[in-house]
Amino acid sequence: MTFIAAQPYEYELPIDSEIALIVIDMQRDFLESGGFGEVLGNDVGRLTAIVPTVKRLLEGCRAFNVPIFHTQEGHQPDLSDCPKSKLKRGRGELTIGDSGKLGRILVLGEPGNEIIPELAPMPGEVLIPKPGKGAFYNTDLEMHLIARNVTHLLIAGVTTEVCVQTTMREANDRGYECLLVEDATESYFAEFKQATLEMMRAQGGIVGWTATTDQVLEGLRSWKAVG
Ligand code: C5J
Repeated sequence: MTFIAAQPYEYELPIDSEIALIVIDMQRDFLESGGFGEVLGNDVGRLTAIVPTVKRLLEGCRAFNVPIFHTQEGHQPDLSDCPKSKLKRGRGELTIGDSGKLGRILVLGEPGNEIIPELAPMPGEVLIPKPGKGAFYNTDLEMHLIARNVTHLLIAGVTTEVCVQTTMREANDRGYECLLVEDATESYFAEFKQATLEMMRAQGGIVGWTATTDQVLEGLRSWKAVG
């Protein structure tokens, strides 16, 4: 049996099933100036700071042949998949569907919706467009996971307390063993990130585990050596 050194206790790697990496919403709309994150008044610099770590995690997972999924939050151009409640809230000087510096905000196919070039999906990796905060809502993510016999998920990306946390909770309720990669996720609010890490692993790992990128890659190295 192999483990990732994690909190609140060791995370056991699967024996006869797979582990996958899900990188949430590392798209220009959240990370670049003029995108959705910034028009809501946030400092995108907090998020760009983790890009090298997410890249290292991605490259490590690629080296160990871990299946990789990238998500991008976005809506159809006619916004037919965007609930009125979502349009009404989260308004800055511009809102979802408006034209900004990176094209129409949070609309699929627009420049702002692209994954940032440093972390762009490689051939064979799956891109999951998602209309909600969680990656399971109204997407075919679960179908892909079942097809690949995935039972364990490493979760990274932005923002920790919104799309990352929602996805981890959705996955937990579906029976996946979830580990949130501490230094490969970030929030516009330092205290929200910290609180999310703590609440995921509280009460004996009520939603799952957390570990650093180094701990994850070390665990995967021994897992692959055994497997
Ligand atoms: C937000 C996300 N924050 N990816 N989306 O609206 O967390």
